[in-house]
Amino acid sequence: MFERFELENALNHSDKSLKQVAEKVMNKQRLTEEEGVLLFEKGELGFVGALANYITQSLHGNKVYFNRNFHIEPTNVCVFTCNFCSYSRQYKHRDDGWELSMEQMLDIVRKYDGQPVTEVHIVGGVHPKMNLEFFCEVISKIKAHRPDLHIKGFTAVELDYMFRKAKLSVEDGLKTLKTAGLQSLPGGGAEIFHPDIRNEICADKVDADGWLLIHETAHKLGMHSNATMLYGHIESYSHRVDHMSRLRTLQDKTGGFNCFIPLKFRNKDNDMSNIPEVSIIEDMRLYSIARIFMDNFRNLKAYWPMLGRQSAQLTLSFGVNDLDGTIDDTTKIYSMAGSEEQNPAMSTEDICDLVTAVGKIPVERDTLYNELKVYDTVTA
Ligand code: V47
Ligand code: SF4
Repeated sequence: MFERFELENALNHSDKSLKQVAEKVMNKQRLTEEEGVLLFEKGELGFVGALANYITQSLHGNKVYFNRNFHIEPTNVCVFTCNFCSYSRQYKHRDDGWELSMEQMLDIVRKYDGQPVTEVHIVGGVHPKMNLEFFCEVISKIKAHRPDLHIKGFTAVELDYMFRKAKLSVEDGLKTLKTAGLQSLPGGGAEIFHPDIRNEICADKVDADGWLLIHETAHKLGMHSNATMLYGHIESYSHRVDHMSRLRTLQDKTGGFNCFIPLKFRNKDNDMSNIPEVSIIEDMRLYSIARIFMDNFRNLKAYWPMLGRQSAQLTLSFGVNDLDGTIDDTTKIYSMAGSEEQNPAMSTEDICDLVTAVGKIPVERDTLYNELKVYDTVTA
């Protein structure tokens, strides 16, 4: 009843341009980049939230997805120097960081023997000595030990470095990893594509075209991937829209993205700590606008270890239909950047409680969004 009322208000907005946007959304028409910027400039939280909620309801009803997963972070030693990163250590300071051996990574996998996890997410710093050959062996050993585990691994930043070092084309590099057992790519490393911002915050790593080419090639080879956007630092509204537009264009071409994941800039212990974090209202507006603008992305994910579980819960009323996974305290990127979640781990029961508390239905999915279990009663 409340939601219906909000939608009617949105359709009767006193601002003519916003009213037109609301009508377009109701008629399933794509927004232009100018309309995207307009939403950021003028769209109040209630307005964009009502439209986003309408879209999510039409796509997914009350279902909210999660998976049972864990991460492996092979190292935080990194050749790059992204200013927003609280996690990496330079090679010369590697004694302050970590470098897992193959056996240590396999031990992490073995810890889950007999447990119903479905995905391992492998991402870390770009270590100058961990090369393609090493990671092919890691992947094939994981697959040999646990063939049912979906391996999602390596940002386009890690892949670009690995392939260049191995003197392989993107296509040949990806084919090599796919043969070893890699199944999909996570969305990291996208940050903000526009060079005016990219050159300020992460000048030395793969650029927008390089990132997009790696994902396009993966899609062409039948692999799926995710896409992210790091928001809430020095970017303007039009940089956000430009970023989302480039992803939308590639998705039109390949259809290979599983989900879009906005990542909120967290400001602890990095070279951008002087920049204040954006408010929760800005977070919810951003999720809503992403849901409205990214009309060919079926899923919008709130990554709770970065956002904190309470804010992640709130996003479920602002366009989000996916909460990522159980995580099991296996990632440090966000705790090191100042997230409320210092040891991120949720049981399936915790996730179900979080979702049902706001009147939604928890659904366990696999990496490719096949539904594994609908929790229509509260027992996990
Ligand atoms: O690319 C680094 C971000 C990303 C900070 O695909 C920061 O399912 C905020 O992409 N504040 C890596 N963000 C993580 C990532 C990811 C995470 C979870 C799920 C998936 C998926 C992908 O983390 C980096 C960068 O954008 N990041 N430092 C920071 N201080
Ligand atoms: Fe390295 Fe990734 Fe940190 Fe950049 S964000 S410094 S590529 S670990």
